[in-house]
Amino acid sequence: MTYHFKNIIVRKPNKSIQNALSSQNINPVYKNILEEHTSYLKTISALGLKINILDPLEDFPDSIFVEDPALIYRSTCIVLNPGNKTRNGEKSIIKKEMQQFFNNILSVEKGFVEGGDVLNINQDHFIIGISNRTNKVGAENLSKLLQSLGASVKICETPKNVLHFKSECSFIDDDVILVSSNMAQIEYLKSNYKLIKLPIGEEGAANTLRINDKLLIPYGFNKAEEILSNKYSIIKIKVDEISKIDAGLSCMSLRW
Ligand code: CIR
Repeated sequence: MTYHFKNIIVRKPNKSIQNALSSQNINPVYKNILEEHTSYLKTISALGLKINILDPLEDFPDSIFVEDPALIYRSTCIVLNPGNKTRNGEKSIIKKEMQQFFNNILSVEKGFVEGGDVLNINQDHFIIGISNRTNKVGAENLSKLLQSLGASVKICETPKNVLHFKSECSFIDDDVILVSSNMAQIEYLKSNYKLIKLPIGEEGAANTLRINDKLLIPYGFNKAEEILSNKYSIIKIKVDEISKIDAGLSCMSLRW
């Protein structure tokens, strides 16, 4: 099942994260990132997952966001091709690192695609969002690889002003996607899934992480908490510093 996990891969925060990409041009504080990352790991560890920690990469400021250069589908790891220049070099490092976990490793060779634009639904279906980081060639290339492994794929557009497709949505239950009001306009989502729509102003709460029977959500979004706690067993995690560099709960790990 898409949200039943036993293993997780994260990368220890790098000091150079203070130079990470930020649409608001904010330099985050390393110490605060480290604190948030530590509590993220504590929570995940308490859920019983085996945590695998990769070494920090000082040459790549955004490299704690391991979700972007690689994708895991069943027993295969697909190494992606990050569309941002400062992130592209992460792919060859993570490719070597993934060899300790996966025998089957494929790579997107043409075009650009980042994992933040890839939403896995109901186990064998994927939505890939075209964005500033993921282009049509990359999306089609990834789609071919996923289909060769037995998955189905739909390519959509990530709304303008949204960094990644998953920045404002997450798969939280069978056929259920949590979306920002912006993402709720996407015709394919509207007509194929049950959408739980968050109010305007709570976009940051749409990037959640369903792990087994728990739903991890970011602190500070009261309406989202109210809507979700009716049906889900939620755990709140602080991501204030991480959100300054446009990231959320899913970006910091790879799960299987
Ligand atoms: C970036 O701009 O690449 C990072 N500052 C944030 C990456 C967030 N990753 C994700 O949403 N999957």
